[in-house]
Amino acid sequence: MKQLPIIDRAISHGDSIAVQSDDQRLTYHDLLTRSANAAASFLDSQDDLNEKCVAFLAPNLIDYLTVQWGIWRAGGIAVPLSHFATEKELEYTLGNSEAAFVVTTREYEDQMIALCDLIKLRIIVLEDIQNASENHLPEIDPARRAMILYTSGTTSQPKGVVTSHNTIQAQIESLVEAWKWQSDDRIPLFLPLYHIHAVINIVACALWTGAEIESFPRFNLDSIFTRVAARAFTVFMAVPTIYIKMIQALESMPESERLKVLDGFAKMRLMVSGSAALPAQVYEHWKRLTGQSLLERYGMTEIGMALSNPFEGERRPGYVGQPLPGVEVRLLSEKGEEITAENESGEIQVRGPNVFLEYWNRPEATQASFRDGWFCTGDVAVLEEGYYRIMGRSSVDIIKSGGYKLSALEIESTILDHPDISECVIVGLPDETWGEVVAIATVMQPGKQLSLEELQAWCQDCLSSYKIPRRLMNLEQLPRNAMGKVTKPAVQKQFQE
Ligand code: MCA
Ligand code: AMP
Repeated sequence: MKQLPIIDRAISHGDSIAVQSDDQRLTYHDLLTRSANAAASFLDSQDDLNEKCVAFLAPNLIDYLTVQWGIWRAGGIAVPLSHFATEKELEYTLGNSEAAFVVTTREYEDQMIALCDLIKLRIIVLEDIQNASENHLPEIDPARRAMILYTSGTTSQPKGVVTSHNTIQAQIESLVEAWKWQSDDRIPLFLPLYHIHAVINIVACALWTGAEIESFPRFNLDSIFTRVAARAFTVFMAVPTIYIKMIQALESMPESERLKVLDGFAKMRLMVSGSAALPAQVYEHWKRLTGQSLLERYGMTEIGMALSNPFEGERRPGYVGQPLPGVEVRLLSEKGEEITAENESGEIQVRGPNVFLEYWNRPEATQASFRDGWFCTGDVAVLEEGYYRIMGRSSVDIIKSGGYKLSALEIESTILDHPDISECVIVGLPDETWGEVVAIATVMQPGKQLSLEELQAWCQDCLSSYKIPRRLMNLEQLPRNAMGKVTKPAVQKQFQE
């Protein structure tokens, strides 16, 4: 039977270790057996899930892969959920994706049962799946839909970005070629498994190549440094905030320990930064400490990775390099003309097999995000001496904090549910560690007052922690424009004074 390419490749990787997680080691062969069993259970008595969405909450990588590959092998669309999400956020994702059922692990069973009972969704607990004696799995056309990752943007609710098996393969092959992934690579995983950075760049690329992933329950400096000092890794990928946190930690460590960790970093063959701008001084600082030139690249949930500094050749601080293999990039001026000269800024537009299929159930939004077959990223860049430099985003409503993309509109609409707040404006403020932090300016209902701490406590139930405002001010004193609105740049300016 013809298998999905990632499955075929896993068969050839056989008894190599795919994942190490705590004391557990999973070979490619184990992963194939487990995911086939999971697929058989998901199918129940059907022949094929026929692109039904299956949402799953399984943050441990071994469980995650068992479920993700199980869904793929049963013909479903995998919709990973965030274990940082609030009940309200999970309910939105389950409803929006029209999940046919939910898969989770014993650890999250109670939480998910409570939620799934409420919205009448069937739930499968991974540990309850029996070993099947025979698995008749369907043949899957790789042009079919494979995954939905939710992304925040210029709408008040996150949109589901749909990719096919072919899209995912194009995204993987481009990176494997550009960054020279090898089967003897070992990479740590500590980023969340519901964003493309972890899902494609780390996990999918490693498994495609037959490499090994060492999975950590979360980003924890001590445990990661211990393994780096033991020279456990050849490749490392993280967001700028993590490099900044690592610099701070390394500089306050006892000398003998620090030297071992620095040596572990120095020995790696590749260290990558992305998901947000890497400040040039952080690049320089990291190079001084470890001798490593961080490879900065640029990507987006809708397109995978598009631009990258080279594996071999000049890695220029403050720049994101050139188009990756198979990816076409152009800059479009505000007048809608393609920019052919250097030093002129324009919107980054991307075309190629790496580009997503559609926003789930949002045909107008999908259509609006393309122009003549090119995906419009909303990021503004300039080409300087052959390398692209990102200048910012065209929308003030998108905030990048700790590598997470946040929608100011989503946070505003959630916070407006607070009974004491009559108006609010959310903005991102520059921050040395987080890139940007979320800040809020409010108008309160007459006679009401709210401290930042009280607001944060209220937000715990409805917003993931990285969306919660870190600074607060009163909006009432700011001047309004002819429309009666305070503009976001004015709010940002006021915060910074
Ligand atoms: C947490 N804190 C914050 C934020 N997050 N403060 C300000 N802004 C934030 N965003 C506070 C907490 O409240 C807490 O405060 C303290 O910081 C530590 O929180 P904790 O959760 O423990 O932080 P952490 O575990 O150190 O997390 C930092 C992190 C995480 C590891 C950088 O944010 C992360 O995993 N980010 C990566 C997300 C990602 O994968 N993005 C890629 C998206 P207190 O101590 O007072 O309680 S994909 C993408 O962007 C595209 C396609 C691409 O190009 O890759
Ligand atoms: P997401 O929607 O989470 O996939 O985030 C994609 C966005 O992250 C892009 O549209 C950019 O704004 C930002 N981004 C990713 N990589 C970089 C980078 N190297 N420099 C600046 N911004 C980046």
